[in-house]
Amino acid sequence: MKSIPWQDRPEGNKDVIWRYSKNPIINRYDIPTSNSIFNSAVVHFGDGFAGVFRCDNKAVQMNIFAGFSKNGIDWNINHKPIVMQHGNTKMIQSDYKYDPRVVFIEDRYWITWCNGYNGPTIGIAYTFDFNEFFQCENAFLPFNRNGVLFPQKINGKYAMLSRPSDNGHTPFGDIYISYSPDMKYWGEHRCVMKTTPLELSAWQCTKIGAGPIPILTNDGWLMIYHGVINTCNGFRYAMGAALLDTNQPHNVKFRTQPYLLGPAETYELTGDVPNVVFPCAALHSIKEDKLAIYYGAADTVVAMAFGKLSEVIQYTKDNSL
Ligand code: BMA
Repeated sequence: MKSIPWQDRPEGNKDVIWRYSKNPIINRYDIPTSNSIFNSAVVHFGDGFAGVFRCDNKAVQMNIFAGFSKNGIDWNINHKPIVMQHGNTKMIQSDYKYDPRVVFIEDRYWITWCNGYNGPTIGIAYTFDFNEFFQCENAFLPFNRNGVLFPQKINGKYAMLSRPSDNGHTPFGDIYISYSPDMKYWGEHRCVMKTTPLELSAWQCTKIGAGPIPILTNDGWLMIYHGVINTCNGFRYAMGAALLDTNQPHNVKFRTQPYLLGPAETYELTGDVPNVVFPCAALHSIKEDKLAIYYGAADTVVAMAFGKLSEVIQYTKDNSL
């Protein structure tokens, strides 16, 4: 497997997560039709990397596009959106697609995204090659967002985090987990994590949603997530981390009270939606103790941040709610 992209912590920086110095890695007009390219997901693929990118076009239609990279930083994104074929269903209606996540499980790559079907719900598809994609049944009823699969079965079943929501700019939202024997029928829904009381940790007091695919560590599943506060200027999105029990992931062991990364750089503060950092993917190496996070910034561009896995875990334990 190719080494993950990496940049050492800048001298004098004391943060547990630090930004890539050449952010953003993908700009809003990087394909001819795009208005913005942001909340996107990447994985190891062949001798490099592949990804699924959210590109809104200049009519501001939301869709997902495949892309490829040798080093995980410089990307070639297809100029045409992904065209779905029938997977485990004939019903592949989709009014829009946004905020993809990607994970390799067993023999193929699975993509989840927010799928427009009479409002937002969770779409699922698989691919073997990032060329042909096969769409499956939606996981849940509308309304739902932030469907994030675990990278392996848990107690014999596929597992997915999600955030039941409404049809608008949802002013609430907690993280749930659901299980499936076959990637078609989902049940055994359990609440994982709720928003926090304002006085305890206000950055995550309005809504929360899972971000990248959870990472299995000796301390449980490391789940990076976004948290939102509703300010007099609208929503502000930051990212935090939690450690979930390995076999019973609805049991939260630790959860950061402070955020790990909040909007502070210009490309996070200004754009189509100001004050948004929205993580959708992470590459990691347990051996090298490295974590590389991909996040959408201000609903306009894609940026990266790095951290030492062991430090993120320790920080999560030491600064837990
Ligand atoms: C959420 C989604 C995300 C977006 C975020 C901030 O509801 O629409 O795609 O990044 O709002 O606008």
